Amino acid sequence: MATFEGCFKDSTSLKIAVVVARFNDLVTSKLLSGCLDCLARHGVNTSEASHQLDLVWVPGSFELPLVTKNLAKSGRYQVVITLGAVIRGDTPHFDVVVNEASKGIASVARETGVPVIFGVLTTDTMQQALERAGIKSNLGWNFALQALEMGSLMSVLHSLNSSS
Ligand code: INI
Repeated sequence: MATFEGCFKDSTSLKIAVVVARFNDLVTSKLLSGCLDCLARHGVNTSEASHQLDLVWVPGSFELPLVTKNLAKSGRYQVVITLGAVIRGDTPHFDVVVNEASKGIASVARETGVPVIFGVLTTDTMQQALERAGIKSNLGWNFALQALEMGSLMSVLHSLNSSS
């Protein structure tokens, strides 16, 4: 039996794109801070001059799939992290945005073979979103870890495929 898994020690060789939605910026900017903190602590160069990490802002979570597809297809990145916050409030728009973002992001990963992390919070209230973006924990951190694990795992699987 063979076991394959990603690790966190090769993070310095991954090229990563982070796509962030400006809508609910109070939440998404905190997710981004947590995400960058985790990447930096795992050796990723997160400086302004970094060639390892690119940051792209989009208006809202609805726009995440299109831009993510563009980045994933470019061949420049081993993993893409999407960050957004869709808050139900009283609007039926919630379901439309969540469905498009989640299905769109999943299909980008399947179509391009590039792992895409679904870092979109879906909550009933702003309070719940803020709790997940720093007040209690910061899921931006977890999304970054998942990205490093998936980037690493995919390179293990690619090297396996190319050697067989
Ligand atoms: N975008 C979000 O990221 N979160 C939301 O909660 C949200 N709500 O509730 O409307 C939202 N809407 C904007 C949407 O993502 C698009 O940017 C907009 O419809 C233009 O295409």
